Amino acid sequence: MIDQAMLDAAAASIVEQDKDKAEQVAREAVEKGLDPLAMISDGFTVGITRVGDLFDRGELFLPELIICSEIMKGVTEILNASIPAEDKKAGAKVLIATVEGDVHDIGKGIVVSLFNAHGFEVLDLGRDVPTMKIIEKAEEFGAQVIGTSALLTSTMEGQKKLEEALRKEGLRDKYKTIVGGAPVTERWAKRIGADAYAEDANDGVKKAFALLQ
Ligand code: B1M
Repeated sequence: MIDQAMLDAAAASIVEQDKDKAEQVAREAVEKGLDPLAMISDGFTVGITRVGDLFDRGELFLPELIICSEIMKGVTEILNASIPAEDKKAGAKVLIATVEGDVHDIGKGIVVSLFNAHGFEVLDLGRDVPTMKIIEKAEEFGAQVIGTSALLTSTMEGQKKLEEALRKEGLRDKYKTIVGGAPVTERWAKRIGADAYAEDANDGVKKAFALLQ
């Protein structure tokens, strides 16, 4: 159980754009052996969500948003490194990417952490990844699951393009596909022919387990 004060400090460090404090809190959590995933989801993510709300209300602007995002990425890296990989019992290979034209990767980072923590072998292609690169890398890596993230209504189209390209290349049955991201819905997943929609990182892992049964 993580002390609420620690979670509050994590959230506040993001809202206050305080990189030193954020990294200090993350390192302290690692030293104390606190659950890194809980630190991310119940601490730092609360902060970036608050930042998102402030941005939506016009109380915070793009340059500040970028600073908060960079801090968020830094702490996620510190905490990710401390996640004990289970002994690969899931045994499955998952490729994860943010689709082309989209640079939002904070949520994707959390998804990657959770898949790693559940023993999946993860290939994280990063953000703004072209459709054909996703397919090429999935082939090389021998992925069983392809998970994509889209945060913009305009870039959700990348998830549709992936389904179309997989069909065109005769590879659709080779992979299970999972789509996620704030504007993405179950309905969208059905419409484009994805195998599953995941509401959050936890749901992504659950859906992957179910698809691989
Ligand atoms: Co952007 N941005 N942004 N932004 N940004 C949003 C998404 C927006 C809603 C803000 C707004 O206007 N209200 C809006 C999108 C509107 C729309 O299309 N519907 C928006 C916009 C417009 C833009 C720009 C166009 C702004 C501009 O330049 N004028 C630009 C686009 C750049 C581009 O991509 N080409 C832009 C840029 C940026 C920053 C670079 C400043 C930064 C991103 C930095 C980064 O990621 N490295 C940024 C941020 C931080 C946000 C907000 C504030 C926060 C997003 C976030 O990280 N949330 C966001 C507003 C908001 O959310 N209130 C906003 C926290 C994260 C943990 O949640 O990513 O949803 P999320 O991930 C969740 C779930 O969705 C799910 O699990 C995660 C964890 O639970 N999930 C998956 C996600 N992917 C999954 C995949 C799965 C499973 C689950 O399986 C594979």
